Amino acid sequence: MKIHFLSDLHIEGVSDPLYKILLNLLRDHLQPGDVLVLAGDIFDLFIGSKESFSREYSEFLEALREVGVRGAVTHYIEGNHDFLMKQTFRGMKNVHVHSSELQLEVAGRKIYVAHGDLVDREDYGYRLLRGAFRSLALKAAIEVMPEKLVGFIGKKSSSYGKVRKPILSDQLSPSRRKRLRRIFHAFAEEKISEGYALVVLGHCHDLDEQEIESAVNTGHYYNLGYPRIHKSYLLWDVDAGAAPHREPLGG
Ligand SMILES: [Mn+2]
Repeated sequence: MKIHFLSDLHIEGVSDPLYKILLNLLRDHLQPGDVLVLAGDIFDLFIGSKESFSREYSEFLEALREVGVRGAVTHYIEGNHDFLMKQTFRGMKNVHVHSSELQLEVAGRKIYVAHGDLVDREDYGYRLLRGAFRSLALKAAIEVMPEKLVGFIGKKSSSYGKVRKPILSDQLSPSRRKRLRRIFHAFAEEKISEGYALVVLGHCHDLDEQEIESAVNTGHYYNLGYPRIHKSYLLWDVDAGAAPHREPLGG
């Protein structure tokens, strides 16, 4: 059994090379019993269950449906570019949508996965906005909204927040990058002290990993980075007994 963790592909349309790579992964690499964790911002814009998105990405939805029927399980954790998606995946076997986090237990180890947009707890503005953007009222409004307006909302939702402004964390000033890592490491440490052995986050595009010793136990934190540049995703071959590793994406 293998667990595949991916986030932040930020697919911009069906001609995006990362879209083909995602489809290939779904079609050729997932075996029955495998788990696929899509940890948010897979699409640069996919909000609500609008026909236009489902039509554009119909190949993805079809591949996901087939994967589920074959017996692989997909968890889609919504990000800040792709949310209010529950309706889109309704009725699909072995496909589960989570609005903020996922907890799994595999081979006696507890795993925590989130997109990461809620890691910075001081980011009150974003938290407020996130709530508004996910409200039932907005969900209803999106269904009847012109696509351009949905795009505008997507931009607002994604550009807000202190953590991620540039695309890569390398572009941050040393002090901001230090703050970013401190916040993500502190969050991971908190989860590890709650008993999680593996904490996987995305969102800040910072390809990072760290063994973290909490007061209670030791665990491992991974950030999934930015696959368009880092060209990898996280793969844990549970039966092999080894630690998770970065697997080349589309290579
Ligand atoms: Mn994000």
